[in-house]
Amino acid sequence: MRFLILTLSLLNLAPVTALSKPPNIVLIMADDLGYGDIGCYGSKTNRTPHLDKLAARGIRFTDFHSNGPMCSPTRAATLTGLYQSRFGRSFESALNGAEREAGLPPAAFTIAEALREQGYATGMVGKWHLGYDAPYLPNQQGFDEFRGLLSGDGDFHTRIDRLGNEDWWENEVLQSEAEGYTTDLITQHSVDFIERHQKEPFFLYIPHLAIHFPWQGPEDPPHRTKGNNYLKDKWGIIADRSDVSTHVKAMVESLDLSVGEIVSALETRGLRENTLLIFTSDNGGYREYSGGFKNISDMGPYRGQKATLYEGGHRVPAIISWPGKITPSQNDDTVMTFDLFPTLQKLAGCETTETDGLDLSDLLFESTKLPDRTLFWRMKNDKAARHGPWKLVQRGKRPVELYHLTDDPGESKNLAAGNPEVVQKLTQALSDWEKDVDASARQ
Ligand SMILES: [Ca+2]
Repeated sequence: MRFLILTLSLLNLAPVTALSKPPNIVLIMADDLGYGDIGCYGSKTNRTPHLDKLAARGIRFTDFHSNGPMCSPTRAATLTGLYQSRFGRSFESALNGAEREAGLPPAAFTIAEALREQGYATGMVGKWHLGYDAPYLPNQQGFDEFRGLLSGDGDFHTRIDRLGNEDWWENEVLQSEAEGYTTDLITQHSVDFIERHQKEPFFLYIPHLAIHFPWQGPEDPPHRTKGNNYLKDKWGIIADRSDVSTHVKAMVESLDLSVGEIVSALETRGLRENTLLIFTSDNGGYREYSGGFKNISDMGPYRGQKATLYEGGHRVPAIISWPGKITPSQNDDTVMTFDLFPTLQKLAGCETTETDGLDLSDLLFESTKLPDRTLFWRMKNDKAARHGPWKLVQRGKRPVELYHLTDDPGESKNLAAGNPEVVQKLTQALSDWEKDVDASARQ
């Protein structure tokens, strides 16, 4: 009798497993979007109805962190599930376009490679910033299809990079004749990818260029032309440097529209119920920039900005949505971008590999709290470690800083002097972590 019940219960479960298809995965990563730049994270100026709706129908994370406070570091960690420092110190800030012989090592195992092995069609539309030439290109890191830019930024109308080169590609072929506003082109190619791959499981990575400079909305004029160097004139045409927010607002709202069109492309093809959609940013935004540029991005209550290790540099918006599978909620667990790698491996049924991140699937589907852990950031001479509410910041040779983020989210009261044990523990953890990642980098 017991055997019969067991058999029946197995039979009862079987159809669910047999019917469940591996989900499509769409990962949209905005560029330099600050914590407070969109409506559902508190923006009063930028109208983002599509992102707000996505957040209302998914999990809105309030303590989600990019692995780095700049572009290349977070991209390396997102794609590999590893601390970017394991690939060397050059991955702790932006990969410089003048160094053509650098990039994410071909031996790195990316999420695109993992999902492709699992039978997924893999596409990338947008900004790479992990290498400029073979063998460091997206097609060599697991993406069947690539459309977009390789460098850190490009004019949103002419797609000329900072060094005056054309930078818009279909796989490894330059697309000089592409026309339109970059955010819209990324939308069109993303929708096209969805259309062509709707009958198979797909992974679509959409690293948008918005809202990185040049700060150009769709109605702003083109700025860069081929053959000129823009290292000292990277920002676009800004009439009033004291208020860049009007340009940024147009960029954010175009980005929001793009998200809306991608969601709609999934819905109209009946794919939305089997698609996990992630939206996040690669790092915080700029409040201000040298040259007198002010009022650019909004980091909400958080201190600092892009390229700093205060919260404004790496606490970012993050929404994960899968209608019918993930209960809409707000989540305050401390999550880092590299957690996506093991999470996606699990959802796609891949054999898991060793990563630095945590599989979030129990958090997503069962609302289970994540286990305790310590997280680390490093950029040049600045370092930070986070455990629970405590955050230690070490800026070069300056006195160590310790903040209690629950009581003081703005990192305004340095509590190091009164908490020597916490400082000692986090300093030791940071030092152990550095030894570990630096040893990987040397290999
Ligand atoms: Ca960025």
